[in-house]
Amino acid sequence: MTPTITAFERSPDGGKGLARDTRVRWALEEAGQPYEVRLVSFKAMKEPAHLALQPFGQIPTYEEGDLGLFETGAIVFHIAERHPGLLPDDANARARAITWMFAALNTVEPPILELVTAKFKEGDRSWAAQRLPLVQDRIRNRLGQLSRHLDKANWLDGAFSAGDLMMVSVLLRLRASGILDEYPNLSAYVARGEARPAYKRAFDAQLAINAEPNPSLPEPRLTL
Ligand code: GTB
Repeated sequence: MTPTITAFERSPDGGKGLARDTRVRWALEEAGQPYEVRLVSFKAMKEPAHLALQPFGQIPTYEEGDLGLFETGAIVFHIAERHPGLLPDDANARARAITWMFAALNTVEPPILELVTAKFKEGDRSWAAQRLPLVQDRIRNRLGQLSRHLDKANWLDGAFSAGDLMMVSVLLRLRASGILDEYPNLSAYVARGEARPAYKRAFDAQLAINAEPNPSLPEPRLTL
């Protein structure tokens, strides 16, 4: 059964691929699975039909038959478990790849989201200029640790896995800040992820929806 995912009707990033449907598209592309996309407006995301699928009123969601999922970690894990290409066969290597998925979402992504909040949601507060360097240093601390782990390797633990897919997706959010460039091996790691044909297909698919602003749609709001 072909799954259906949801994505922004109009992404606030104008097609940079930073909204979280991109990582789900990427996982489906790596797995060679076709999928359909239902575009949702900001208004529809907060209405009962969508809230029944995603209690927090967010995208993406994933529907496959009578299964409905939300949270990109759970969705990518579901795809990776059911199709070859995203998790190693060896049980221990598989467990480690899953660990990296959690590390991306629980350890690396939170300070990056703090930066988005500090810049775009709190940037006009009187204390914003004092808070920003603290947030940036928390990111640098994590990137330094990650950079030392990756060292000269191509991927986090052997072959490319769902752990890398999630980590690259999380790090991409930092590119505009310039902080990623301070860690050449992490910049190269992200570039390796972006160079994968499956990532390119995922990116192009979201770009096709978001590149041309549709004047009949309301202006998107900035969201996390
Ligand atoms: N933990 C959830 C998951 O991983 O699935 C988080 C889902 C989430 O934050 N979804 C966002 C959303 O629906 C879209 S991706 N927000 C609407 C809301 O909360 O009302 C976050 C995002 C949005 C915009 C950009 N951008 O413009 O650059 C990047 C990322």
